[in-house]
Amino acid sequence: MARHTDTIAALATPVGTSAIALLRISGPDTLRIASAVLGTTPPPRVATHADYLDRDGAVVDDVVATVFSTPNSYTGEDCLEISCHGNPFIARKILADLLGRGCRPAGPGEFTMRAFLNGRMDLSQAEAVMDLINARSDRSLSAARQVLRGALGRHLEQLVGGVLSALATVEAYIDFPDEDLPPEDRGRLAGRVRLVQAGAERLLATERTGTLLREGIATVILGETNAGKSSLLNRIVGSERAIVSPEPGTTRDFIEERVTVGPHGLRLVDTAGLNPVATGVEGLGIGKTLEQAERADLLVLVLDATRPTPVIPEAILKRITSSTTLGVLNKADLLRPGAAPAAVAPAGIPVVRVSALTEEGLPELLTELERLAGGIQTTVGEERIAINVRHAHYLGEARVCLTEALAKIESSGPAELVASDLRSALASFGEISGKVDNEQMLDQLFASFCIGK
Ligand SMILES: Nc1nc2c(ncn2[C@@H]2O[C@H](COP(=O)(O)OP(=O)(O)OP(=O)(O)O)[C@@H](O)[C@H]2O)c(=O)[nH]1
Ligand SMILES: [Mg+2]
Repeated sequence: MARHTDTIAALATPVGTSAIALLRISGPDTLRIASAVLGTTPPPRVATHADYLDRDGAVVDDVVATVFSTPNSYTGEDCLEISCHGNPFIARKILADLLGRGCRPAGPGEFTMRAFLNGRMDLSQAEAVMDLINARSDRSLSAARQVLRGALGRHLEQLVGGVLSALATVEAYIDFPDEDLPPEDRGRLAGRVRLVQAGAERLLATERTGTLLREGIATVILGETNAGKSSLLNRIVGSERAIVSPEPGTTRDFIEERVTVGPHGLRLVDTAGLNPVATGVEGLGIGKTLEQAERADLLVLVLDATRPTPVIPEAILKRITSSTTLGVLNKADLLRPGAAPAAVAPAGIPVVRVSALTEEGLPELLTELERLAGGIQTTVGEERIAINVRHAHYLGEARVCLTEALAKIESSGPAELVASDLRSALASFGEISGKVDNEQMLDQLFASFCIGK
């Protein structure tokens, strides 16, 4: 505790006019500064209404201040939160005064970094703070909340516990180099390592879900030129985001928007229409469409219901399945009542009939999208953990070490080498929760946070 000798300060709310702005201070000078600027030392955790006095004794604003004393604060240090009126000019004046009193401007994520260094949370929880702030759907919120509450940390502790008990067995034999591990011990040992491996595998399997939650499910709208793709994007987003015109080949570059559909976050992408005879810029646009389709999690294939079915490029056809593609027969308003659409969607995929003009069929389209989005997200048991790329990297490392250890156990390899593999696995698990000192990694990780967090 109390590794830090300096006191940091930052604005914790976005710059701009609002009802309230919040400034945050953490470090050993906090209480001294609190009594100087408020003219009184507020009791911990009691919101206290006071005038903020600057170094000249002038009132800057009337504020509500709350002290959190060490160790029961976000950072584990003495902390002060000052809520002033949400005028950026006032907030800046208060911050300047705090800096004048010896505070240092906090770097990105520095409050959370202190919380981590002071043992208030492990690294996976610190990352979850960021995920929570950035979450844009119910699913990503609930996953971030689980990890913030320590769910990933608990899983890791179990894995670490498993490796430690295996290590204890192995190390008992290292001291007796002449004795070989008896077969029954080897069997038990292998069983333990396999159990840890299976646990690591289960966590690793959530990486894709993690990416989907953080980045949104890549949902690519594609189809023939003029089919109404951009119109459809605008209807789903609820604003005129993409240019719509009767001219074929209107959309040249792809357009991306984040939307939520039910509990899911989608990254909706409008693309240049597929036109087999396109040249020049339009041709380049279609190249991009194919690239987007390649990377998509979901496809929305838009067909003009009044026109014959277009030829769909082979590269796209092979990505079309009933669980990844929604067929949309657009411009239903132009069909005579009771008339069948001229276009036919590829066999086997769910199809909705809509009009981007009248919005007929739009609720059904959203229901189908929600269903498909639900199908591609998996969760780990009840806990809804979804790991990130960094976690996956170290879990992958641990997996390699465990596989090596297993191979040696099974081939009666020397106990020291098994122990060394197990220790490497421990180190990899440790990187995830931050039990290993890795300053460069920490700096990099917290640099992606916002200031004041
Ligand atoms: N009647 C009718 N017209 C529509 C409908 N959806 C789109 N349109 C019209 O069709 C034309 C093309 O619409 P866009 O949304 O630009 O089509 P697009 O598929 O994005 O076209 P490109 O970007 O050129 O590939 C525009 O004139 C739209 O107003 C619909 O449901 N009904
Ligand atoms: Mg378009």
